[in-house]
Amino acid sequence: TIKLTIDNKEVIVPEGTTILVASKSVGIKIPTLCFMKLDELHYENSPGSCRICVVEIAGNKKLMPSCKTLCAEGMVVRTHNPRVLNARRTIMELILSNHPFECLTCRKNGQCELQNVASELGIREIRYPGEKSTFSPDVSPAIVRDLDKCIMCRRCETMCNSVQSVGAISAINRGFNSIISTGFGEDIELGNCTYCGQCVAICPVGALGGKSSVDQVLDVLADSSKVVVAQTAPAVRTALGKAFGMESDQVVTGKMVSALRAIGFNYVFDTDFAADLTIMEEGTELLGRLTHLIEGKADARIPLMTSCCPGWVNFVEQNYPELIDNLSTAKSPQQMMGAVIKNYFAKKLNRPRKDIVVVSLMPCLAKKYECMREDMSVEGDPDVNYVLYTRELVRLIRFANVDFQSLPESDFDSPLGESTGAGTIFGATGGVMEAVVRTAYSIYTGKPAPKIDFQELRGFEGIKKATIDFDGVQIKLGIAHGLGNARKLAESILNGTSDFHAVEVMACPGGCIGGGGQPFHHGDMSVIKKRAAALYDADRQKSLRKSHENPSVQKLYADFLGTPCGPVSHRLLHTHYTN
Ligand code: HC0
Ligand code: SF4
Repeated sequence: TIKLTIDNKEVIVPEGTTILVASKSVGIKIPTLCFMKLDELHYENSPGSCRICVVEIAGNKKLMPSCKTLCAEGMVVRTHNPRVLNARRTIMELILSNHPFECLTCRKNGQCELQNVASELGIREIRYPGEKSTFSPDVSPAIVRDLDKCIMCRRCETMCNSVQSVGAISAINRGFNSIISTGFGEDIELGNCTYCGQCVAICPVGALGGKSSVDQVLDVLADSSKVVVAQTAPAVRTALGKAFGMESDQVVTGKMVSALRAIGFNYVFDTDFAADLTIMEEGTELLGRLTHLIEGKADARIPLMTSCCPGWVNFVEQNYPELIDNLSTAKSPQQMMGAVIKNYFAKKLNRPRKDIVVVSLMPCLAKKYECMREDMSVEGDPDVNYVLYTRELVRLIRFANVDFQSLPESDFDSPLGESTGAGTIFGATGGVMEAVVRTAYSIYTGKPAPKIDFQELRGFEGIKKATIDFDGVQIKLGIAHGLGNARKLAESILNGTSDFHAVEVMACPGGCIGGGGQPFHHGDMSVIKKRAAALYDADRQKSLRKSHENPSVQKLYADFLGTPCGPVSHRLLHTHYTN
């Protein structure tokens, strides 16, 4: 270990620790804009580019960036003396000299790390006129890039290349001309971006954001000729409360439903219902493929890979065409719900489908793209019209001037609002697989599963592997979260080093609870762990915890769909993929 002094405090740290990390360990916060440490994912972004974290080291002429300087025995460090603060203010002025003054209209207004640090440093004027860049915004169906606001922290580059292994964006050029670019500088839509949205989740400024649909949704809410139906994803209810001063581990389902009614939605349904429906279809599909495997048929595409995460589907379509047939043909819960609302609920209301507008509340940016996929519309009318991500929902609730904390709890509408605990845990990595096991076990063996909680499928390890005994038949399962881990899993399938029967992949670290549309966690993975714990808690509190026991799902099959994977299901609830 090494002993040093930081701001008159004695600090003991292991060798190899930076001054920035050592300071944090004793509660001294040094501001920084580029540094990002994702402990759980074992990744760090420390290009040393912003220079805001400079400190003074006794006996050293130059100020040093604390993120790049290692602690040494006997070092005496000052992190906030007048010399350091003056330098930090000058550095900030230089960064701002090349930044548009659009704070009032910026998507990040109020949540911008640059704004916060400028405010902490008390910047009141910028002494350098500077030169400003003039890029036009790059707008895709899911994400928006505004390079004029980029401060070259390179967090997005680390996220997209190292964590997600996609490589859609990286830095090019030098000096003033350096920018984060796509391949050949094309629009992001034309490259290999999966729309996972993880770059948006960690951008400190307004350079990356989600494509907003708030204005369109406000328009349809104001149109009395439309029936506007909301559906809410599992992960939204565990993140929304934080934006209104509640804890990350509080599930706010009842208040969320009340808020959506107050905003003006005519019906509020639960994507968790459709998650149960997905389990019926995907579970049946898995058992069909396993039967083919046991019978030795050549068309048994094993492992079955989940297809509910559109970032993952994009990733497979672009990188692993050989694995496309392994993807479950079941649509995602979002799209199943859209299809059921427009084909079944519309009839119940006795209204043509064009009168119904379906709005999804999702943690995810890729869902905005998913609902635009070719197979997800009927004669130009999409099953899901608009997707709002959680932060957009926060905005809507604020517009409506609803005091969220004091809202009463209310229930979803019937019949597409009833769900089991299995649908709820979809939002956390491993949850879909656990839900599949709870149902597939019963269907396959004809007996109830010996337990409901499958701890071996939970947790935040990058790739989880488990073997579940289906009454004598050993079913091998693999689970990955984050596309970097997904790549490793896909490679192991292709090179034959794994022998899974089924595989779950979620593109975002932690699963949907870590989605790119969720309230910002600023790289703090403990927030994501709390969200997961809250979902598992909500599952435990449900009286029904297996998808096939959902009475409304059973009724939907009896009244309308027939059998799982039957002809009506095939037409409405299944899809195909392209490369
Ligand atoms: Fe998810 Fe979903 S679990 S992808 O993460 O399957 O976005 O929350 O809504 O569709 O249900 C996201 C979350 C969903 C879908 C569900 C699945
Ligand atoms: Fe990369 Fe995902 Fe961002 Fe696309 S959305 S640029 S894949 S991190």
